[in-house]
Amino acid sequence: MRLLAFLPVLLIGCLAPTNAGMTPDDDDASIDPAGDEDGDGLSNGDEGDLGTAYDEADSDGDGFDDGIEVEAGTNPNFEWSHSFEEGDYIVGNCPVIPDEDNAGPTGTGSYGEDAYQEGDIVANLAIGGTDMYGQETTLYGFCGNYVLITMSAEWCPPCQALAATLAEEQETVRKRVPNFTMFEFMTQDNAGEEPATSVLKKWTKNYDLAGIPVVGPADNTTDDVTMWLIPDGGIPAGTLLAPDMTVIWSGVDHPGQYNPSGAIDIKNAIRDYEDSL
Ligand SMILES: [Ca+2]
Ligand SMILES: [Ca+2]
Ligand SMILES: [Ca+2]
Repeated sequence: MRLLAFLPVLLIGCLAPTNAGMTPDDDDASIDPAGDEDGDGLSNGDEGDLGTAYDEADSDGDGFDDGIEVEAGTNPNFEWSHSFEEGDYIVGNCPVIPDEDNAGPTGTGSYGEDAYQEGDIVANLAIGGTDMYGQETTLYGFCGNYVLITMSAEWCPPCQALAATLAEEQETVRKRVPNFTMFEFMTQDNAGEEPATSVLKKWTKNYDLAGIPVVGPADNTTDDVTMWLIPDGGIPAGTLLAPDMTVIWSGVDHPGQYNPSGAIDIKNAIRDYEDSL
């Protein structure tokens, strides 16, 4: 009983200063740069340099501690950048965070605000959706990479033909552009509904896509999804993105050609983009 009576006093005594989310101040002598206040494996001083919180183990709240993210090469200050339990993906470290305030179709092209066109910054895609392993997997998880998004559907024969080429094309492009990934987005199953994980798994197995995120949306009717499609064209529709999530190549800007038609086209588009920087 005597111990219990002391407990409230002890708890009050344990309350830390209310600096949640702060980085250590250079002139704050009470914080030891060599210490690790939050036990995430990074010293307080290193956290100051990285811009992470010295008193929160998981600064961006994505479920991965700061030290784990630094080791994995993901961005500890961007919630969508993190490792995946399954899938041998090249995840992005997102050194340049996508400019979300200016994301969306700019409306300057012939399709106005109905579709993404070259130069647009894309919004994140597939929030709430999952990949073939059932993991929440969004487009922004791959920022920092060049990404070719292919919009497919289970019922679409040209999409099946394209899917059969993706693994080999990805490998070929990576020989020159190591930070390149495909992102196969399945808008519909055979019934026109959002594909179940079992459908994504089957698609992965049929076309040998284990190293490529095959992702289905939480809702395939929202603008977030439809603005990737070519309004009077169709699927498969391909969009090539720069590491900061700017559109480099869009089927909308290449009438009659919905995708870069192979690894050579993808490499050329990336080379032209790099030359233009
Ligand atoms: Ca720390
Ligand atoms: Ca931390
Ligand atoms: Ca984190």
